[in-house]
Amino acid sequence: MCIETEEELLRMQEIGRIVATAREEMLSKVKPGITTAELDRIGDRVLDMHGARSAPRTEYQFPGATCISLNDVVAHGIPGDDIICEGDLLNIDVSAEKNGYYADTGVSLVVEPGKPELKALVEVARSALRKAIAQAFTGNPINRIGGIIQDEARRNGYTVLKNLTGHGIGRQLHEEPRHILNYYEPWDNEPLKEGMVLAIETFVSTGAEYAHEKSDGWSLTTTDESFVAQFEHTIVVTSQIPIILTRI
Ligand code: M3C
Ligand code: CO
Ligand code: CO
Repeated sequence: MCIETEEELLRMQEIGRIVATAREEMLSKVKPGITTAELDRIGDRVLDMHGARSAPRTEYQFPGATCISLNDVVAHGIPGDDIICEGDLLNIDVSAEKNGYYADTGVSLVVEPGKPELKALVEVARSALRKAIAQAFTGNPINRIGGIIQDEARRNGYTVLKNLTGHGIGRQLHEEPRHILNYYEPWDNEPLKEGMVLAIETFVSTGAEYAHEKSDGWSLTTTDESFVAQFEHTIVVTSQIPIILTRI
């Protein structure tokens, strides 16, 4: 969506804060021994307490409130009996709706004590998102975002996933522009517009370029033993630094 009124901005700020609160509450509870279903219930409770509904559930009938992905699972991991262990690469992705407005956020981490190699991957996915967000200003072509993410990954010896992307958001979880790529695509040069609401997400890998769907019909995995880290914020484009709706 493109924000045109103060009311729309306030509503987007509200749902942005709620998904960020759920993300932080879940993050604070990550420890070896907890299951992904237990973590999901914590996120679900925060959404419920604030009058928000899980977007994966209502939009796609996803079997969980949040997506929790472990190790070779890159995204859309189904919360369940998996026990979180020391050294695991974990991704928590929270998206939700309130009053017809949607926000989306994601974070990756390595459960301590973790391998320095995995922690380095996570830091590059994080810095790639920070740098990509800084490019999201009015008039800049949309492919600058992917260009920056790809440059940051390559500079550090990593690859980016080509088939998982950021997206427009606002009145639906996924809306126009449908795909904000993680790489530079010359033809994809539409200028960003003032007020555009975008979910920018980085998918940085130790080698993979594609994620594949598992037989559970949801989980997206790597098939070559490589790892992927993802970070995601929902932002509003302005003429300067964007408004980050999912930072608290
Ligand atoms: N929030 C997720 C979608 C959850 S719906 C099951 C997303 O938009 O960030 C992703 N898109 C692609 C991979 S994760
Ligand atoms: Co998203
Ligand atoms: Co997401």
